[in-house]
Amino acid sequence: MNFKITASMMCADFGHLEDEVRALEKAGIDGFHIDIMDGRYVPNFAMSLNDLRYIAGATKLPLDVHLMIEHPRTHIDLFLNTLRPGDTVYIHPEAEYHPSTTLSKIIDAGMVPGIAINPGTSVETVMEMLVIVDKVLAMSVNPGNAGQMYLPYVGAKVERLLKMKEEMKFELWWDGACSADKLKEFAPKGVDGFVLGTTVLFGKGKEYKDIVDDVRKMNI
Ligand code: S6P
Ligand code: MG
Repeated sequence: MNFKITASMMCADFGHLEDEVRALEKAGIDGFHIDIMDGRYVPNFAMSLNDLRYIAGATKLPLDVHLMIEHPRTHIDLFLNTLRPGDTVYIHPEAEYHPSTTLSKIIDAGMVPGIAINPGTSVETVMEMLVIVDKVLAMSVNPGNAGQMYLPYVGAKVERLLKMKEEMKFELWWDGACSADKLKEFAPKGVDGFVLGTTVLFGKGKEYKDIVDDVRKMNI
């Protein structure tokens, strides 16, 4: 089974960020998921541009930047100038008047374009963008916080997206409350990647390497 896993860095220990990055790299994580929040589009502030800059300088692994900010195009250059070619930028279509223009900017800068689909957003409302993007981040919790409960109605939407991803040529990723049972159910069905946060990876009192090994072997 071929699936990727990224570490949701808003869940990391910021007192030891360098150690966290090194330990996660050694554990064999595929990349780092960076949640940027503006306190408006979502009711929280999470990681900042400076946190992103620090991690971009500390690792060569791919970065997936998840922008939970209103009108991302207004500030997109700040993020694109910090990233390396091949890094991913996810926007929320609801947060932008003309999301496809913003996606074009991401593509023109050499980054991988993605959209995040909120639990309450229908596939129909983002259909055209599914053709434009390379990655789709299915949110199984409302954006804004780590450590939330899985919203069960998202499962049916993930199943629909799985049926569309080959024809529309996008990778499907899971973000939010990613538990052992979700990995076991949806990795075999073809979800390409999972964002790991407090549910399986952080704050478990176990080495990241042991957890990542168990996730890869589906021994969780
Ligand atoms: C939520 C954010 C996510 C969380 C992730 C944390 O707004 O986009 O990336 O960081 O869900 O994982 P968990 O397992 O604590 O839900
Ligand atoms: Mg996220």
